[in-house]
Amino acid sequence: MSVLRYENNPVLTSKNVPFRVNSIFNASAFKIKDHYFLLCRVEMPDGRSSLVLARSADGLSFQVYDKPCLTPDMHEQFYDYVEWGVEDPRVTLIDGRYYILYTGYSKHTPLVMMAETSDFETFHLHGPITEPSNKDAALFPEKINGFYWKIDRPSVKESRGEMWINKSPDLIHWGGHRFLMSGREGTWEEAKIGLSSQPVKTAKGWLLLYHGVRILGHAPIYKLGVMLLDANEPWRVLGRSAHPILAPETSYERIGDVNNVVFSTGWIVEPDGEVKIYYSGADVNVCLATTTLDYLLSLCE
Ligand code: BMA
Repeated sequence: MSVLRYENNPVLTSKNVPFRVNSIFNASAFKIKDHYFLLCRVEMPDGRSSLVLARSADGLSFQVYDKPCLTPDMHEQFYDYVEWGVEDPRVTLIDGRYYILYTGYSKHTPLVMMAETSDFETFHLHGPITEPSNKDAALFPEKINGFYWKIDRPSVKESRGEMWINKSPDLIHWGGHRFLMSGREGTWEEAKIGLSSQPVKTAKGWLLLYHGVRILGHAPIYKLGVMLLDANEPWRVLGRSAHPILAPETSYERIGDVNNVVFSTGWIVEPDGEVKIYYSGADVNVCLATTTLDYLLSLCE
C-alpha cells in the first residue's frame, strides 16, 4: 500500500467555481450523513481569500456553492484581524457542533481565528484564539484529561516553524502550552513544519497529517508526513514517518501560484479504514489521494 493519487485530479479548479476567483485550494473535509463536504479557500480577484463550501455524493465529484459562506466583510468587530483574508480552514466536529479554526490575515500578520456553526449558513464568530503570528491550527474532536486541546504553529520569526500543543477548559481560554515537534535537520522538513489536517483518533493514538518545508535555492518545497501522538498524553510523540507520504510530482502540483507545493487541510477516514486526503497542488486546486489508516499507522512505528 502507499498513497495513490486520484486519476481525475484535480477534483476542483477555479473553473468549477460559479463566481469569479483566482483560485480554489486548501480545503477542510468532513462528512454529514453520506455526503462529503469541502470547506475551501477561494482567493478572490482582489487577492484576499474567503471560504466556500463544496458538496459531493461520492467524494470525487464536487459541486461548489454559489457564494462564499465566510468572508472578511462578515467579521465586523474582528475585521482588523482578517482584513487581508480568511484562509486555510480546519473543521473539527465536537459534541455535534462544527468548530472551524482558520487563519486571519492582516497587517498584524497571521493569527488563528475560530468560528462555530451547525449548518455552515450562520456562524458564531469567536474571533482570534491566538496572538499573532500563529497558523496551521486545529482542535482535537474530544476532551482529553478534562480539557479541549489544540495544535498550532507559533512563528514570530520567519525562521521559527515548530508545532505546539495547548489546552483549554472552554475552547476560548488557552494555556498549558508545550512544544510538540520541529522539523528534522537536513531533511525534507528542515525549514518548518505545521499541522495539516485535524487529529484523528485511532486504536494506537492520535494520528496527524502535517506538512514539512525545505527551501531549495530560494523557493520552498512543501511535502506531507504523518505522526502519532499518545492517546491520553497528546504532547507525547510516539512516532512519525521517516519519508514524506506525498511530495510534488505531477504538473498540477509542480506548477501554479506557488510551485512545488502539496498542502492539506483536510482528510476523511472512512468506516472501512480508507483515508481520503484532500490536498492542494501549487496553491491553485483541490486534489485527492487515497490510502489506508493501517498503512499510515505503520509508518509511525
Ligand atoms: C503556507 C500557507 C498556505 C499555503 C502554503 C503553500 O504557509 O500560506 O496557505 O498553501 O504556505 O504555499
